[in-house]
Amino acid sequence: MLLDKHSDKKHRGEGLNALKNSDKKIYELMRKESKRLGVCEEYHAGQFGDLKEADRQVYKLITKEYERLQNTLQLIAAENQCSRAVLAALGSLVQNKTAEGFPGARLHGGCEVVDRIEQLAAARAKQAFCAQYANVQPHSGTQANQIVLTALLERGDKILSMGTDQGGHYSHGMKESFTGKFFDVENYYLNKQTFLLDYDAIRQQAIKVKPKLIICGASAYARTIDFKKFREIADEVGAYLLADVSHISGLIIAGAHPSPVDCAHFTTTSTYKPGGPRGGVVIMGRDRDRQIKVNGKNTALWERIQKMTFPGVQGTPYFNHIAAKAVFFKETLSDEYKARQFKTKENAKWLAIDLLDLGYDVLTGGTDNHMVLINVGNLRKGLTGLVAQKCLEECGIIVNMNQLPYDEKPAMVGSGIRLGTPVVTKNGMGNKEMDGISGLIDAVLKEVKIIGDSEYKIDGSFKEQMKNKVKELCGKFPMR
Ligand code: DSN
Repeated sequence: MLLDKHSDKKHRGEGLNALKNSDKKIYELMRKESKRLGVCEEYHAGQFGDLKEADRQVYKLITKEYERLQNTLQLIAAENQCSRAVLAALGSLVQNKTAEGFPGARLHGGCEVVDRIEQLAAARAKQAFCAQYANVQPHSGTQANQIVLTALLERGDKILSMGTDQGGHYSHGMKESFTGKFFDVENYYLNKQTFLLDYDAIRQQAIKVKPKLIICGASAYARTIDFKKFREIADEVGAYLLADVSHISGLIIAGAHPSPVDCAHFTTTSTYKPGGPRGGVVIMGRDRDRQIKVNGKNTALWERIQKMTFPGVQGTPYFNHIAAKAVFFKETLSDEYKARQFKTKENAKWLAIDLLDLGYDVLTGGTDNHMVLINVGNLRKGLTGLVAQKCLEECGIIVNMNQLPYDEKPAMVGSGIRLGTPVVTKNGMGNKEMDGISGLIDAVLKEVKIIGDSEYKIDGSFKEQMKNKVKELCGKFPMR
């Protein structure tokens, strides 16, 4: 019951107040949209109570998720925790607006307010990334990539990208994804000894393959990416460069990782990984106005991106998500956000050092970003990433298994786990807690009885003991 109350409070009035306090512009635009529909502020303020009455089952499940998040350690590198102001914008009635097209050129009436929301979100995204163009309509990072690929390539055109088995993303050309279906994809590989990007080898491969597009950026790579080198390679072979920086975009905004914005022709990111709402963006720097020939006619790259967003790939944008992106990009301009990105990176570094001290095989010997990759197969014979993920989860530590470069285990088993520090950092944890977390992980992985690639046993009382320790730690750092 107490939990119910907390959950209620978190979702109900506090969200709207947080929005009012943190982002007056978006709040006022929403009020205006509310008035246009003849409703008042309470329309939004009561929404969580409405859910409780209308659908007890979903309400209870959300409460359970709140409880799970409060009592377990969130160490998934692809997750973050948005602010209540972002949640409030997500839950707002601008989601009801249908309006295909872009501000000033929509296919529907009544767009005065959503046009301003979208313009504000794009302006703030440009400011955050020091960019010259921002498209805030993509529904996700994958769709942002889809838009760029559709804008540049014809069926069968060549892409050079990093495969998922090396740490790349599905939307960079995996056979089963749309990218692999429609385009001719070649993968580049990490150095087999160092597990680092090998720019000389990528250059040689690019000269041989002559791709129309090179994609850089990864889902599982813990070291700095040299976007300048990638651009030199792309220029040498006459290819476009797409940097998908979903995992590290928060660090880039804060200056904690070099920016690709003026190196790559296109930069994409999901917006939830750096701590905003679900969604994506396409960003451009100095290549914004570069011309591309389409059906014999010259068009600016940014215009091509607009056209391939709608009607190319998407229909109506999600205006609640766009409003939430505006709120989030404003947050990224604050000193608090920027400092947190550096802290996130520092925490990952500490976690890596602690685990190395405990005898773990940390890939590349450490990290330059928010994630740490560990080869658990080298810790204990027969221990797989899948077993590590499952037994850690039973003890309240949430991570994901990861296939490592040149892994002998299949993708759904893997030899590794990937840890990330955005959520624990957001909730205020620091070096001391990283020390504690590595000790907890170590205790579980050394205790578990390995039976097979996915089977294991863990003693019941040990599990309860660990869960309580995790709960105690999380209790000191409640969700912010
Ligand atoms: N790319 C996935 C991950 O890194 O877990 C999420 O999109």
